[in-house]
Amino acid sequence: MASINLQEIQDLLISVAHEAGGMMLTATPSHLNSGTKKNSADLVTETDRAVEKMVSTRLLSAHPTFSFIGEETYVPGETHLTSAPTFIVDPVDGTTNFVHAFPAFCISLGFTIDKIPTVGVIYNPFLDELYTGIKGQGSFVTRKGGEKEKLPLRKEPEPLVDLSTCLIGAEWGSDRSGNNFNLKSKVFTKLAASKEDGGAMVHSIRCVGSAALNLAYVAAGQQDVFWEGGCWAWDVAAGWCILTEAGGIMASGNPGDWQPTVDGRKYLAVRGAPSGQKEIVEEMWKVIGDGRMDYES
Ligand code: LIP
Repeated sequence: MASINLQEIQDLLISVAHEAGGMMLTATPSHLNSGTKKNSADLVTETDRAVEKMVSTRLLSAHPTFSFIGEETYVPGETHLTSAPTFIVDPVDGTTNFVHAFPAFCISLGFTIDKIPTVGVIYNPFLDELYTGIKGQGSFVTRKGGEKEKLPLRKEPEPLVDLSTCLIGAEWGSDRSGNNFNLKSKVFTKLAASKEDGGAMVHSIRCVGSAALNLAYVAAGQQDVFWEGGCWAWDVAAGWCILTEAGGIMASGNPGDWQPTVDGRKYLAVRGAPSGQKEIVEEMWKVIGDGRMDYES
């Protein structure tokens, strides 16, 4: 295969992201009339579907030989990430926020080669914030009316000390019973609890409601850690590239695995730092203990 011009891919993704942002801002979604997928906490709107249609049409007409995986057209058991050049797209990440007009939703546009996140574009149209990254070329944010800034935002990020100095991003997800929910409840409690009560006493836990934005904030250094199980490749492919280009690392959300896969559905991201990344991963895994999330890939 002829070599792929990653800058051109990124430019295309940015153009698509802006068009998608316009569609989101002119839509009037409502939590009263949006549809549900798995259960009442797993929302989908007409905008999710319309944006994905626009995105797949534009990307595949520009690159007909590439693969495409999108949240709204994914077929369980049939759609698989392969080593082919692949666009991985969540048309609206943070759909629950979108229907409530809570300003933390975005389009997440990832591009993988050999299953490795290689280009990432995340755009929050409400705040007009654009996060971009290309493997080997760094990652950036452009905020409303501002210059393009290199990530992480701090030129000299502070060392990571331990979880008690961290702001953690974590999500409940839409599974609200069984092993995964019980484990999340236990981990949330242990992270928040005081040291006297055996907890990690983290600075706080943020449930932003979008895995893509969580990863963008960890890349920027505004959150120290993001832990989630249950989200999908389209939620993380773009953010993963942006994170690692900002010096962050991605481990598995289940203890013991330093080489998680994009479609593994269990993620633990740690921001760039001169020291302490490995120790933070190990401390998070200790908090999780013997429990294991069991989301199917
Ligand atoms: C959402 C994720 C979020 C997760 C939700 C959901 P959606 O994606 O980004 O982090 O907790 O369960 O998967 O459904 O808004 O595209």
